[in-house]
Formats: sequence, C-alpha cells, structure tokens
Amino acid sequence: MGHQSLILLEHLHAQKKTAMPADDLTLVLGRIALAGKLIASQLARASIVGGLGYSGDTNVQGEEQKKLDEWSNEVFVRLFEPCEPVCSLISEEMEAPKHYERSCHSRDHASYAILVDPLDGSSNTDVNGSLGTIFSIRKRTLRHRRDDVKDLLGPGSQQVAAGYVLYGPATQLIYTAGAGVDMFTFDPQISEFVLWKENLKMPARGPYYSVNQGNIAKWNPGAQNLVRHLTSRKNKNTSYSMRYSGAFVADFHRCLIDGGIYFYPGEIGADGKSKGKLRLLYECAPLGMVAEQAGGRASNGKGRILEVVAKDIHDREPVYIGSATEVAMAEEFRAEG
Ligand code: AFP
Repeated sequence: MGHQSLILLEHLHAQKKTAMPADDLTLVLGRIALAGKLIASQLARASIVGGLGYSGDTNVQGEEQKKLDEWSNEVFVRLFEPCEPVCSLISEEMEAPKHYERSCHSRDHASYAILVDPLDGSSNTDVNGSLGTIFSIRKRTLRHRRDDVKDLLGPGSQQVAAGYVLYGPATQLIYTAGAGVDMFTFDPQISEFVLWKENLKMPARGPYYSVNQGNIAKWNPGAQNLVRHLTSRKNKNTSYSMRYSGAFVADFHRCLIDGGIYFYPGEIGADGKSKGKLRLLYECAPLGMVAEQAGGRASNGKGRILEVVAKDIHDREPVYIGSATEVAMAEEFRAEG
C-alpha cells in the first residue's frame, strides 16, 4: 500500500510533550477524526440523498441553518456521548451547552469541554465548495458545577488543544496540543488519517489576503486602509493577490501553507456588526492557537486574540490572522483608525 507515514493513532501514542495527557488527547482526537470522516462522507453524498439546502430552522445567532449544519452538529453531540474525558460540548449551532450525564468530577484526572463549529462555511455546501470543522478543547475547572460555563470563557491561551478538519479535494485534520502543528490527510483506501507534515511552520510573510471585500464600505477606516495598502502595487511589499472561499478554515489553511492574511473586521454604523461575524470561542481562538503554534499571529486588530476573554459563549470578535508580517501590518493600520 506504500504508506510509510504514521496514522493519527500511532502519532498520538508517540506524543510526549502536550498540554493534555496523551490518553485523553487520543480519545478526544479519535472522536473528532471519526466525526471528520462521517461529515466528509455525508458532504460527498449530500446532493444525491437530499441532504442539501436549508432546514427551515435558525440558529441562536439568527442565521438560517443548512440541513448539513444540523446533521454535523448531531454527529458531534452523539459521538461525544461515550467519550468520558469530555463532560460538556458547546456548539455554534446550539443555544445552550450540552452537558453529558456523567459528572465532570467523577474522573481521577481532568475533564474537558469541547467547543465546536461543526460545519464552517456552510454557504458552500450547495456549490460543492470547501468547508471545515473547527474545534477547541478546554479543561473544566468548575468541575462541581457543570452547568456553569464561566470557566470556559477565559482567554484562548487556556485552550489545551485546538484544530480543524478541512473538507476540500482531500479531507485533512490539523491540530495542535501546545507542541507544534501537525497535519494529517485522510486516505479513503485505508480509512485513516495519515501524517503529512509535522511541526509545520507558517511562512513569515505571504502573497495572499483573504477578506470579503464586498463589505468594504461598512468597515472601520483601519481595515479599509489596510486593503488600499495591500492592493496599491507600489512595490513588491504592497502587491498581494486576493483569495476568498467563504470558509474561514479553507482561507486560513492557505495562509498556513503559503502565508498571507485572513481578516474579518468589525463594521461601523448603527446596524453594523461592530465585532464582525466570527465567533471568538469556536472560530477565532482555536485557529489563533494553531496560527501561533505555527509561528504566525492572530489579532483582533488591537492585540492578541488569545488574550480576549468572552462574556458569552456565542461572542464574536474581529480577527486578523496569518503570517506575522501581514498581521503586524494590519495592527498598524488599525491603530490609525
Ligand atoms: P457560515 O458557516 O455561516 O457560512 O459562516 C462562515 C464564516 O463564519 C466563515 O467561515 C467565513 O469566512 C465567513 O463566515 C464568510 O462570511 P461572509 O459571507 O460575510 O463573507
């Protein structure tokens, strides 16, 4: 079969220095990998089994849900039922956290919460575009009060692991547990995630910027000036190409491999989304941890995303993420307006 690389499970067994005990990490990532396989397979078949389109429901943020949003969320809820290290699941698709029947303090060692955007970029479902799943793992500290999620609102620096699954031409799983970023590609022939790159480093600068430029009139002046700069073509430092897929995971993945910046700025005006669109706990913080572990940066325009504390599980936050050079550039423009 020609595989010389490790599969995910072997790689996890070989891990020594992670922010989460290897046994727990193996159980939780094993479940995430299984969810990734199920979602990838459903995405591939959705157009022929009536799985595309809207479900008719809206989520807690008032956004219309796709059938695949609901389906993917249900996969996570069900798959973590028997996963003992995880006592709570928080999802973009659910108003309230799901607390599993087991209690958070029944274990000899730590219990965890998993925070997830089950299907990121769901406007791409009906056009066969790239999508993703984003996950964040945090330790539960209020173990005797599992309904109180205050312990999960702390800064993203408290995450013990984070990552994403990218559903593109290939399905890939990327994660960090505080000891670098490792990437796996799903091989359908053996139904396993196979190690592709270990301890990946993001280029210090890159040729791309990713943003929904159709919204430029609504942005703060700093973000508008950043785009003017990136496209001013004065010299090679101001000559970027734009790439935008509509899925944060796919655009971030490009930054991780080729370098560059993804941003979703805050908007101004009475009806504007002053904090942008992306959710702090299950989009910005997890990919922020991956970016930093790969030598990149993640900022809200003013400072490190991983230091932002949430008030609510569904909080949004502006994000500028990617190569260190371009994120520093974004902060300079943001400081001016
Ligand atoms: P959905 O999952 O609701 O489609 O949102 C995706 C997303 O949060 C992120 O993945 C995209 O980069 C961004 O929204 C796209 O938003 P715009 O359509 O406003 O560009």
